[in-house]
Order: sequence, then C-alpha cells, then structure tokens
Amino acid sequence: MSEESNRMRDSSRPNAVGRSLQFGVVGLGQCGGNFAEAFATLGYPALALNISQADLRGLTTLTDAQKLVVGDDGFYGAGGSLSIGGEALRASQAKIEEAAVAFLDDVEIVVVVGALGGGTGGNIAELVNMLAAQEFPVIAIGVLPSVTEGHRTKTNALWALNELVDSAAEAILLVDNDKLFAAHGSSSAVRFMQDCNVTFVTAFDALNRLAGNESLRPIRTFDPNDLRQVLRFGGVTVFGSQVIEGDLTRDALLVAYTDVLNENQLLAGGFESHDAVMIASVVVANEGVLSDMPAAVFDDYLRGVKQLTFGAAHRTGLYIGEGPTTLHVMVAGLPLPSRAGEMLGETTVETTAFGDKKLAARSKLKKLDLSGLGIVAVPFVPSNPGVLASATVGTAEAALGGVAASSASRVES
Ligand SMILES: Nc1nc2c(ncn2[C@@H]2O[C@H](COP(=O)(O)OP(=O)(O)OP(=O)(O)O)[C@@H](O)[C@H]2O)c(=O)[nH]1
Ligand SMILES: [Mg+2]
Repeated sequence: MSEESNRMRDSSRPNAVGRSLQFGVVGLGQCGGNFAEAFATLGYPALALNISQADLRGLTTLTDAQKLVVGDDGFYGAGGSLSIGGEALRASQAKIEEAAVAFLDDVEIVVVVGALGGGTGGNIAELVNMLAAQEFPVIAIGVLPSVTEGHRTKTNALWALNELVDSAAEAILLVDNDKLFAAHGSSSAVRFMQDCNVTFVTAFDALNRLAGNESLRPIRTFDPNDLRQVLRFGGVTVFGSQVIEGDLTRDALLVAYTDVLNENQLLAGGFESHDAVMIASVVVANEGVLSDMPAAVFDDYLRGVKQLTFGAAHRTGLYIGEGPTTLHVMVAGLPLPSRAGEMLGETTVETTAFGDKKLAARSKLKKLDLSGLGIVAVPFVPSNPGVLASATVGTAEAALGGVAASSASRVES
C-alpha cells in the first residue's frame, strides 16, 4: 500500500484518544475475535469475523454490529480446515468490505489479527489482501501455536505464515503462544487466553501512547510519524519495553535492546542483530535519573546499535516521566523468526510420526477369531453372508452351511 493511500487519515488532525496512530482492528476466528475484544476494551474500533455464531456470542464487549458471521452456516467453525475458513471468508467479501468501511473508515492503519493455526484465522493473509484492496493500510498480527499443540494446527500455521509473507501486510507481528504460556501459566484456565491477549494489547497500546502522552516531557520527541515509519517499514516487526534496573548506562540500554529482539516476552524471537533494518528506541526515566545520565550515554547506545546492526536506521525519543526507567523498542524489516524454522522441523517430525501411527493403527485393527464359539453362538443372520463368513472362520462357518436361508433370525445361546 502506498503512502498516498486515499484512506490515509490526515495525521495533522488531533488524535481523539491521545494515541499516536489511529488503529482499527479486525479479528478473524476465535483467537482474532478475542484480540479484537481486548483492543476494543482500550477504545480501538474493532470488528470480529467468525464462521461460528457461538464464538462471536462470547465476545460480550462488542456490539452485534461489530460481530460478523462469515460463510453461510453460522453454527460450526472451520474445524481446523483452512479451505473451509477461506471459502467462508470469500463468500462474505462484500459484507466484510461494507463493515470495514462503516467501522474503520476513519482509522489510519487496520490491524488484522488471527491465529495462524486456526482453520478460520489461518486465512489472515486473504483478509489482509481483501482490506488492502479497499485501500486500507494493513498490518498483520499472527498468533503462532505453542510447541505442545497438534501437528494440524502447526501445519496450518506454516502455510498461513508463507501466505502472510506474500501478502499486502505492511508489517507482520508474530505472537508466540509459548511465551504467553510462560508468562501466564498460573492464570486460571478461564482467564488464561484473556490475560495473554490483554498483556499483548496493553504493550502495543503503550508504544502507541508514547507520543501522545501528556504526562511525559520530551527531551527528544518520538513523534507519530516516527512510529508510523517504523511500523510501516515492512517485514517482521517486534516490539517490547524493558525496565532498566540500576544505572542508565550504554551497556544497560544495549542489553535491554537485545532482550527485546531475542528474549521477547510476547513475540517470536531469535533474530540476528544485523537483520534489523529500522529501529525505534524511546527511553522514559524520571528527572533524577536523566539528570545523572551523561548526555553521551544515549548517543553511545545509538552508536552501539548501529554497530550491532551494521547500520540500521534509528528513530529515537527521550522523555522525562514517572515510574521505572524503561526502554521501549520496535525493530522492523526482520526475516521470519527462528521459531518458524523450529516449528517446521517439529511439524515435519510430528506429521511423519503421526502418519506412521495411523498406518500402524489400521494394521493393528484385526477382527477376533470367533470360530471356537460354534454355531449356536452366531447371534444374527447377516444381510451380507460374506460378513458372517469372515467373522466366523473355521468351524462355525462350515457348520452353518446354508444358515442364511434356514435359521431363525437370532439364535441366543
Ligand atoms: N494468544 C491466544 N491464542 C489463542 C486464543 N484463542 C485461540 N488461540 C490459539 O489459536 C489457535 C487455534 O485457533 P482458533 O482461533 O481457535 O481457531 P479459528 O481461527 O477460530 O478456526 P476454527 O476453529 O478452525 O474455525 C491455537 O494455536 C490456540 O492456541 C486467544 O485468545 N489468544
Ligand atoms: Mg474457532
């Protein structure tokens, strides 16, 4: 999508909710709908699309008009089938476009969210393309299955990931469900997914609030245009906020930066430093900390990142604010994370093992030899005598002879 997109919101207009960029959200499938609801709770305009009416009913924060049943059925989901999910999406294209224009026309960037492993959500790339064709700039948030999920979910996710790479998405953010488990494993089963989604959405929103936050006093301003440039740069994008304990030094900042890139608590990681192309770094610290920090520290940090990345472009911000010293980072232009390659490896092993088990299960399923039971134990006259012949090999079969014609329908022993 070009910068000149005719749906580009006029960025000189005041932002109604104190955010840098006006995002609208479209969630696809159950997971996507849950994310859409979490965004809507923070005040973002949102739509949820699902094949299953029951899934949509669970999204109590959204109005009926924000919940769109796609496809003709309305009862069942795609049951993990990408083709059923895709067909439903295409069948409802006109309805989706109409709702997007009605709900999202005023937004600057549409965020499309879906579980890559879902039969519905795995069609996220198709939805991205549909909305991009309507001239919405679109970024995609795809949720990767955790290691413990089934090979079908992972296979869907691998296909969906490849489609996403080819799609019109201006950025691809990949939530790693394994990490969410590590962070929220102690949440109750009822709250777990919700807690995970809220953590992600709150972190995303925090980054979007930096420039519009009136409680922060800028020393170097990170303005909405900086965020826009990084977020719309392309490729895989990661972001995160790291609290810096102790002194605010160049090394502490570099460790925090590297942690966001590689030890990200929400998003799939495992990138080489030199893969980063476009970076945003914003430091927020209280006045005392910044007064004690020599001016050279931040520039030394920027020089350090430049060396690590072999020259990535950097948009920066430095703010006086309350709370712990925090480095907010966004890195764009990345390739697929190493988690994607690992998932391909796991899935290859798991699908092969499953295929073998399926074959073995079929060959293990053998009929019992009932021949020792004798004629009186034949409880029925089969409509297909062949069934009887194979079930009663040996003596009973011989003894029966023309049984089908003469015996009573049931012979109880
Ligand atoms: N982070 C997160 N992951 C979720 C959530 N709900 C489901 N998932 C993950 O999403 C994947 C399954 O996708 P769903 O969204 O349930 O499936 P769907 O898109 O509705 O597709 P069908 O059920 O096949 O129609 C699995 O990897 C789940 O772990 C959620 O609310 N948050
Ligand atoms: Mg579902």
